[in-house]
Amino acid sequence: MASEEHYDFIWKVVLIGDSGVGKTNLLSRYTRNEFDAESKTTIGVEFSTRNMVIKGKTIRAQIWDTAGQERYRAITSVYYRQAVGALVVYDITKRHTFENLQKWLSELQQHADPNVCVIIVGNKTDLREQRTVTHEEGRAFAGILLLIISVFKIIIFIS
Ligand SMILES: Nc1nc2c(ncn2[C@@H]2O[C@H](COP(=O)(O)OP(=O)(O)OP(=O)(O)O)[C@@H](O)[C@H]2O)c(=O)[nH]1
Ligand SMILES: [Mg+2]
Repeated sequence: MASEEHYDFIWKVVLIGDSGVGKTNLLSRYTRNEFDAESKTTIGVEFSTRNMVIKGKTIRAQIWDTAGQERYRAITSVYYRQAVGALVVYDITKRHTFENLQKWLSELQQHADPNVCVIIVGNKTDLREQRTVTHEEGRAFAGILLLIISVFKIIIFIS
């Protein structure tokens, strides 16, 4: 991880999806390598950054973690603007979080740039005995790219 204050480009990415799917832990795992089994629900939005070097240029990923709870929707959707990427997260053990993906994609369509790069992420694969969404269903919905991950056990499976 490059830690310098200097960066050449800044890329804004938003994390969206139902409450409890693991967005805040995904961010803390990525930016600080931390996991909290008792994390509190996010109120509004928070962001963290992590720098990476690609082809000699330092890119700062500025990742916005939004609240999944319905009551914050009006606030959080404002933050979709100018995002170059969106991670739309579901919990493989909670089917309703998968069924709500379409709603999240519609939110993005309404409020984000039309060229935003969207990646569907199925989290909590460490709990795969309790899965209620099959890999094939996730794959069919995601189309080109599906990430199946566990931010608890640090598993990333690209499908
Ligand atoms: N077993 C397991 N638990 C996870 C994983 N990721 C997150 N959790 C747990 O799921 C719960 C919810 O995680 P959060 O990261 O707070 O969920 P969120 O999507 O940010 O929820 P909101 O802020 O309410 O939108 C917490 O108890 C986490 O510890 C994972 O990969 N595996
Ligand atoms: Mg959260």
